Amino acid sequence: METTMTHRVSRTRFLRAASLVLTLSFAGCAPPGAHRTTLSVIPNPLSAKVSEGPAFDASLPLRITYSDGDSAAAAAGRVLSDLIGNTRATMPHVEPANPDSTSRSIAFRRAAKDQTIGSEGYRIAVSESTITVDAAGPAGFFYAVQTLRQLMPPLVEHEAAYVKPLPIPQVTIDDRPTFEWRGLMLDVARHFLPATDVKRFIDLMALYKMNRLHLHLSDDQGWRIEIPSRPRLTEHGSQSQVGGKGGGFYTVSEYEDIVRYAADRFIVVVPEIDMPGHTNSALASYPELNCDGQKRELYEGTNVGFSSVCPSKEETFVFIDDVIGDIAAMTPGPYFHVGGDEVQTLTESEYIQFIERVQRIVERHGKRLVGWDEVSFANLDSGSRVQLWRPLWPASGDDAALDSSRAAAAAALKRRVERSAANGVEFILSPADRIYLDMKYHSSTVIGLSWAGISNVRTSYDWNPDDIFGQIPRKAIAGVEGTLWSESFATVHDFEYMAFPRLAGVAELGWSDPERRDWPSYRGRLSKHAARWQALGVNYYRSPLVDWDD
Ligand code: TNX
Repeated sequence: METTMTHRVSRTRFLRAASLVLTLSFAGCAPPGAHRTTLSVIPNPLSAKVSEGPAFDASLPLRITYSDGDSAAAAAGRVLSDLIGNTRATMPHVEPANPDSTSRSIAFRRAAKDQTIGSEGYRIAVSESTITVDAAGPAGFFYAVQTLRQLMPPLVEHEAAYVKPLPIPQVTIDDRPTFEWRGLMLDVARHFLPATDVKRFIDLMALYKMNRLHLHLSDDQGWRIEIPSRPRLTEHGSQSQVGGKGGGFYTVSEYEDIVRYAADRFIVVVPEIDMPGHTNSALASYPELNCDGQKRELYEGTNVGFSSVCPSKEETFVFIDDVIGDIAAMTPGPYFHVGGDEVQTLTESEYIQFIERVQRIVERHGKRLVGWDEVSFANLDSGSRVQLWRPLWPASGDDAALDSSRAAAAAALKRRVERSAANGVEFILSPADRIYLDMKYHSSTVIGLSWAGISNVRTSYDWNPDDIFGQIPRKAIAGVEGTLWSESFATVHDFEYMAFPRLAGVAELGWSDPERRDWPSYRGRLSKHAARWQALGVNYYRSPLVDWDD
């Protein structure tokens, strides 16, 4: 099948024409002696107007108010109060607004949901004595809090029982996201991450206004989620991982807890059960899923493409129905990711029939199918989503650099994408050479892979969806997603090292208007985030492309 071959080729000979990175240095432009307030908010807001008056000091006594009865505004107010105050005594009081009050306040107010503000947008106006926050929906209030958080010094992130000086510059910000989907994928199958570590990533995503957590919950090396109707998947199939040591899984209640924790931060969990390939852990747990009926051994290596559930047995679809049904019941979000990548043992027609049947099962359980780009071989329904991990080559005149088989594969992928788009399918962009966050930062990064190239802090950030996916109509692009495939690392410490700083760039690609994105500005703002990461204990790669200011 064409996908499988090209994948092999693409992994080993992936486009390295991907920009040679110029290391430019940007000297500060302000005249000597001048003091200008610069903001370091990431993602860059749509508009921000700074005035040079005295800052609002959030460490002085103040109230946080909300329109009476507005529970979402009150909830956002409590998140902010918790950030500002270290002790009960220093946490600002959160209370319904009183129009007669003249005290210093941060007021959360419900705005009409007009076209400009949208459900995730917000407006912040800071003066010396008052801050107003207007949003049309709960997410907008929450994102406004994350912006206020980043307007305060990194000190705000430290837990300590003293009053922290917390100046917030006078500024008016109008903001809303460009894309709906601002995602991160955690591969908890190759190496298992306990639920507490997943929650840590949820916290870090929230700081950057990301809103989709895609969990890669099964692969050849392990099955990571309890399926009540199929207990052997976890009793047996979860007991391995790459390298053999460890393994593990989330119980139903742990998974539900992750989903709730994410929802409180406006993050939707997208569960992935990869199929028909990447299924060895299931094949080792339920022998009837194999065409020969023989159970497979658990697998601890890193090869891909060798496994598949049997596409011609009814038992396979009974199994898939059980698994999707159980996961759908514990997942309030609208998506179910079926993987669909790197299948080397099925014919094209077997693959297509399989995906189309699974799409019906997903829809019967009330969810929308998401799959890696190979699923576009099948006839996809409107509302399904395709996650593109390869650019639609040749896009920008580098045809000569492409060998003919890859150019043909690219042309075929492009045709499939166009057909799917015409059917109402939307796309999630995860170009491997840019935002596969498991790629090394430079050739000597000790962990990480390099099959898609080296992806430094600049290459990962400095591109436009239109550059590589120009053929897709803008309205068919749901957004972007960075991936942390974990063949080459195991601990949350290492997951963080690969994610930071690049995850902040993915967040900005997803949120900020292209007009508000450029490398010099981003590089300057990013330099201020190291101190925040240090306060939060984030293990990040100190890229020499950034003049860290901490
Ligand atoms: C590709 S692209 C994969 C994963 C690997 C990853 C490593 C795609 C959908 N699958 O199976 O873990 O590369 O970078």
